Amino acid sequence: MRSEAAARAATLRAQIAQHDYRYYVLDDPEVPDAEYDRLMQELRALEAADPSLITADSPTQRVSGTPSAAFGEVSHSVPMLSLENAFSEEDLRGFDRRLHERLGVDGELAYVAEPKLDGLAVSILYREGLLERAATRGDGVTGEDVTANVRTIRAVPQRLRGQAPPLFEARGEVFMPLAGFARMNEQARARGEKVFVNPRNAAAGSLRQLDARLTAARPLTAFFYGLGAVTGVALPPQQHQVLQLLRSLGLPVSPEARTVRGVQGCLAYYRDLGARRSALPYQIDGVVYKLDSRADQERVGFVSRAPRWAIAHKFPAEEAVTVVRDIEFQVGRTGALTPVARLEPVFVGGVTVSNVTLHNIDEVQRKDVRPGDTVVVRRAGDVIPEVVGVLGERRPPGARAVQLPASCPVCQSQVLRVAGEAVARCTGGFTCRAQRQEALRHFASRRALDIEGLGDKVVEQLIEHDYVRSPADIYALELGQLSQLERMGEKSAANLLEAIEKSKRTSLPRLLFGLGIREVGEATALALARHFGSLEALAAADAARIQQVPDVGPIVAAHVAAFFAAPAHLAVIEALKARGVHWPDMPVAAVTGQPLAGRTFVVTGTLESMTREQAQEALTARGAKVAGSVSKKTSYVVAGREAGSKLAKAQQLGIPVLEEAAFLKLLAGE
Ligand code: 5U1
Repeated sequence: MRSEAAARAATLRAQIAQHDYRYYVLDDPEVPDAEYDRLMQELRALEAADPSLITADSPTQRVSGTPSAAFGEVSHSVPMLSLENAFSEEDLRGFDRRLHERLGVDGELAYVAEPKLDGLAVSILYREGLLERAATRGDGVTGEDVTANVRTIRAVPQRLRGQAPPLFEARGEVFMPLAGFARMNEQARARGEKVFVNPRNAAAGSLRQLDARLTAARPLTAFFYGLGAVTGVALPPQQHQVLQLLRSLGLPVSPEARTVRGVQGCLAYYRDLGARRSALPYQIDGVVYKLDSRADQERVGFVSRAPRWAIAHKFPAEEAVTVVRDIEFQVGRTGALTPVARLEPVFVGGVTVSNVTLHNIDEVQRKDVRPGDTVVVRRAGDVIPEVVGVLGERRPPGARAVQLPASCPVCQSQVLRVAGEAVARCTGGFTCRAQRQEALRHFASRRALDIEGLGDKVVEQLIEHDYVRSPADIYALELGQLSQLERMGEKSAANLLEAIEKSKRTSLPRLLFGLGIREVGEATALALARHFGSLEALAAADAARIQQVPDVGPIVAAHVAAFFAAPAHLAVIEALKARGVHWPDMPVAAVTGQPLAGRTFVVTGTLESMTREQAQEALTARGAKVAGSVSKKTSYVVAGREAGSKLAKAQQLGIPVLEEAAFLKLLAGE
């Protein structure tokens, strides 16, 4: 029964198009993915049984089977313009002032503000509502025909909804959401294939595949923001209505687009979006403002290829390109060798970056970073900068791959790498100056013995002069020695001695953390202290007993036991005691009864009643875990004043947010 099958196929096509619309345009899907897949399967089966049922706009026709040899050329009858950039508030004020002058008007101008997506501009032509052709911008006048590829993007409708004009050209940006980008790169890495350095390159590379079947497998999507050639309809008088028109025809538009008034409105939008930037599911590099009145747009016109009525207000770049001068290995407190890329200084994410950690030798080799390479460096928000990838085509001839050194670059002791571990270590222990220096720095740090004034520079000099070899030597320092150090007068030397004296009275968790036992961070130090109550009890315990401490596994237990088995370490502890360092024993905690055990907190913003560190201590003392970034595993976010991107991320993920008052109640057990 062909007519029955034809009717069913038409229904299925309409249902699938409706689900695409709900998902991509309204951001409000109606059915689970499985139901959508079932409809597609049914349609495929009908079309396979009777190919005459296939129509040009069938969702099964998104992927064409024949790779093309090259992209055809498309000339844009309405040129695809680019945007001028504003890098500062001043630039934005200049833009607004020039518009006032040209239009001869006073008062605030209305603008449409929307995110500037980091993707690839496209122009898509619909004839009688059917997708006919899609093109890249190219030079603005001539672009490349990427129809077969754009057809594979589910967010781009094959047929416009409702009463479509005879000719309708929509302009927008094709981009790759961050989650899809990460997934795609993970899969490529697992197959040993090349990864993309960022979502923009991934989107551009995907759209320029000659085989559309490959594009179809890439997680691309699109937002539309403007028009090219349109016939047969009167266009609306305002830009925000253009966005409404695009949406009503079934084309996805950024849900962030807003109408704002004057420079103040633009800036408020810019700041709000900037604060939420790192929580958005896609990369953006700024905000675009456009005059809302299309009549005014026409009046001011454009210069060369950019309209006078629109501007891109850029965020500080999160990515920049620079050259690796060298790759050196730093030796840490536990002897771990960390490769660090020394860079040509580059301004990125609002700061100048000249050094970037490469974490370990596996990472260097996986990314294949070499001295002389041109690399993409990324610094987003407060996140530490990273090398995201190498621009292979710019590698100078003869650039040599980095090898793990056989001996420590500081003390020349042997470097060992335990099979299966990513980290390689110097075996010099305390004979290695770098390890001594890091160990002392850690011992004196704020969360350990908290010796104010004993910072990096002073520690460096104390080691250089050989005044200090072990933490206990700090307590034998004399005024005469300290006041000789560079940039240290009598007064600061006296202050430092006072701070050293004050640090003698400490706590067991701080001491345990400060000793720098491998794998023992603040939380583990606290757990050990609460479980054993005294240093003597812990030092006498074997690995099996240490493993009974909540959250302590066999590796940590082995490190702790090994630490206290080393006579040199026991000697340091005895010397500390002999020089007056003391810590009270702690009441041994019952194994249970920790009210916040099993919950993970993130503390952000400024609290009124305590510092962030105090809040974190209060949480760990109640058995909670404290994390530095918000994820699906976070139980609560404690948000003080001026909480920024972490709060936004919590809201986005639907994680409960505690304001200070609620947090204090929680701590009080109410
Ligand atoms: N969001 C947005 N991006 N973007 C890019 N709007 C927008 N408008 C553009 C471009 C190149 O151009 C029009 C102003 C012509």
